This record gives sequence, structure tokens and C-alpha cells, in this order.
Amino acid sequence: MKIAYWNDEIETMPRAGLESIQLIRLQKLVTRVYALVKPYRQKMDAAGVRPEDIRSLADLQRLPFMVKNDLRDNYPFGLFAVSLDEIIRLHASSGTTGKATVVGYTEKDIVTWSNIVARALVCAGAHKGDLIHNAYGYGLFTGGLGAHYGIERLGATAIPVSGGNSKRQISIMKDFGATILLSTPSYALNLAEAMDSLGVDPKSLSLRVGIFGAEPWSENMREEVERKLNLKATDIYGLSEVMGPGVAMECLLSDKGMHIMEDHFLPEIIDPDTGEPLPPGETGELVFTTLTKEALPIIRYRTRDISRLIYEPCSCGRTLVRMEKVSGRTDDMLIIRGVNVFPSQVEHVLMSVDEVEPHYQIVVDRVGNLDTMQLHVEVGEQFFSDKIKQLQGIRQHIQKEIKDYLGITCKVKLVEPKSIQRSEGKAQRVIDNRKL
Ligand code: DLL
Repeated sequence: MKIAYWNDEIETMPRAGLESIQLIRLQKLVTRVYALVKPYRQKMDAAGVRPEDIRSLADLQRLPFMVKNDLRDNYPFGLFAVSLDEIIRLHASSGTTGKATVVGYTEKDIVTWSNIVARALVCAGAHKGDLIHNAYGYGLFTGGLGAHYGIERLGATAIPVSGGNSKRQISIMKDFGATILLSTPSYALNLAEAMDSLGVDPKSLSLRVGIFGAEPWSENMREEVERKLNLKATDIYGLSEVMGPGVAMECLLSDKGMHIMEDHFLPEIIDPDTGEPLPPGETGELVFTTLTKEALPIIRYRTRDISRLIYEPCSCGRTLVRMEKVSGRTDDMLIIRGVNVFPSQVEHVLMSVDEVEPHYQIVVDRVGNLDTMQLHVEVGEQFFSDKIKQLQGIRQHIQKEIKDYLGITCKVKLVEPKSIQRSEGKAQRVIDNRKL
């Protein structure tokens, strides 16, 4: 198989060369952030580190971490390193307390990101002439538009279907002759199921590759998607705080992990409990530093994602380090149909409803191929009645509030007062029955 690269010089560069590029970019970044981003300058001052202290890549460890709360505390634009008139796009994802995490991009950032996504697409075997069915959601989520600009940059044909309406997606896929599918892995399985019920044989479609990400998925799920959709399933990773999709991408030859676009994103693996860096190859929490981003430069961002770095050479010839498939998260963030949900957000909504008590459980399941969320909520003694109509009203009210606040549809089950088990330590708020 002939291997294609988007930028062969960077992608196959010997590590010493890559590391010197990383160091120059890191030094420039830290100097810039220190001068322009007050909250981070204050963190550096508190840690007693100045930009000129960064003399080698190892000095990265002297810099303070950033976490999702830093973005939240500086909501919406407090961490931007450019003025608002330089920002040409905003995206947002949910934060721990319901306030969105807002990310911004300059014109140059959008060009950089488009090139990164184009590189990722080529890594998965895409080329000019491919018809790319993009079922990632278009909107504040980085998936849809992030991938879209990369597809156009590559010169392939973007089919911007966004999420939902599977029946229509399938006929478009069929009629247009899509060769590549971009979606979350769970939505891909959902499409497969819909094809089955419509009597559409995936072999009659032209799909060759699937580029799936935005949520954790297992090797078993990969096999299932490949079999059911008759394509090669590849993994794409990213997060909005760092850029969006394309931070790392699996190549067609890798049997373990995704190549990190290391000239733009500097990875580390730390012990999630102590924050100390772990030796190469060990499993821990992924941390990223952006090396080229203008609008929202990020230093040592704790992703909460669990992975490990693989330095062994890959048979595709890329020297970019690989990250192993993400195996989980260190916090309680749930990803439900691609939407990030924190139990604290659900709690926040419930707390605003007078008729219910602060005792609840979130039950997550996978029905067919779709994630479902059911809330078990205790009704207050004085509201618990035999009047079905009254209870139904409370249920619908909660459903609507959750939909408005989190953007997801959930089922609500009202239970009798004092029927949810009281905790003796940490409350078990989440029962996740999904088997990945
Ligand atoms: O999910 C960006 C993205 C869009 C990636 C499309 C890939 C494809 P956020 O909404 O900020 O950004 O969510 C980021 O999703 O920290 C991981 O926990 C999870 N995640 C993303 N990609 C993968 C993956 C987008 N391939 C959070 N495997 C991250 C496992 C993933 N988890």
C-alpha cells in the first residue's frame, strides 16, 4: 500500500528535529502567554517560574497546569490572548457547573486547524475525490465545523449532513456515493441499525473508511462497526479546549493508537493523583500544551483522559508519537450521544425544581446502539400523590428543564420519598450500564 502524507517533512521528521521545533514554539508560547494572559501570568508568578526559565522541553514541568475550571472561572473570554476583533469563530462545550467552556479562534487558528484536520484525514487514507459524509453535529460543538474545514482544505467533497435523521442520512449516503463517514462511533452503529431496518445493504454503498471519535469506544465496538458498515473504522481524538477534532489520528497501519500532531500539541502523561510526570510508556492522564494556537493558547491542560504514549516507530513511517485509545476519564464526566454531561449539571437542574428532593440517580444505558439517560428522582412527601396527572406534570417539567439546559433528552422516573439508597460515603449518583 502506498502511504500518503499531508506534510511528509513534519510527519516523518526524526525526533531530534521535531523536538527542536517544539522547544522554539514552547518558548515563544510561554513568553506570549506571560505577557498577554493575566490569569496564567498570576499562576506562573505564584509558581515562581518565568518565561526565560524554559530552556529545554523538560522545563515544561515547571509550568502550572490548566484545568477546565480555569476556563470556567474566566468565562467567557478571559483567557484569550488576542482582542475580540481578532476572533473569527467561537465554539463551546459544557462545563462542570453548566457554564459553557468557550473557545475562540483567530483567522490563522482556523487555517492551522483546517490543515491539522486535512492531515488527519489523509492519515486515514482520505484524498481529493473522496465524498465525505460529515455526521458530526454542526454548531457550537467543534466536531461538525472543525471536520468540515479540514475536508475542504484537503480538497475532498464535504457533505455537511450534521447529526440526526438517520433515514435521510442513509439515502443521501447512497445517492451521493459517500466514500468516507465521519461520526461518533455510537451514531455509526445507529446508522447501521437503521440501514438494516430499511433493508439497505452496506455492501451496496461506497463507504470505504469511517473516522470515528468524540467519545470512548472499544476494540469490540470497532469490530462491530466495521462488520456492520463494511468499512475500515479509524479513531480520531480531540477536545475543544486544545483545538477540536484532529489533535490525534489513527493511521491505517497502526495497530495501537493515534498519531498526535506533535508539532502543534505537546503531550505529557502524568499521575492523576500527584500531578507528577510518568515515565515514557506508562498509563496516566493526558496533558496537552498547544504550540501554535493564537487566540486561546493552552499550557499543560489536564484532559482527564486516560491513555499512554507509544514511542515505538509505526509502520506508516510517521515519527509522530502515538497515544493509545482512551480507556476512560479521571472525573465523572459522562459522554451521552457525544454530549458531555456532568452529574453536577443534572443536580443543578433538579435543585431548581420545587417538587423533588435532592436525592437522585442517573442511569445510563445503551439501548440498541444509542446511549440513553434515565433520571430517578425522589418526589417530596407533600407532592407525592396518587394523582397520575400531577406526577406526569412534574416529570415533563424536569424533562424539559434538562433538555433546555443540557441539550439532551432523558427519561424521568419519579420514585417514592426515601426510596433511593442514602450514601455512607460518596454518593453513587451514576449507574453506567453501557458496556463499551
Ligand atoms: O469531542 C472533539 C471531537 C470531535 C473529537 C469530533 C473527535 C471527533 P469535546 O466536546 O470538547 O471535543 O470533548 C472532548 O471527548 O476529552 C474525550 O474525553 C472525548 N473524546 C474525544 N475524542 C475521543 C476519542 C470533541 N477518539 C472529550 N476516544 C475528550 C475517546 C474521546 N474519547
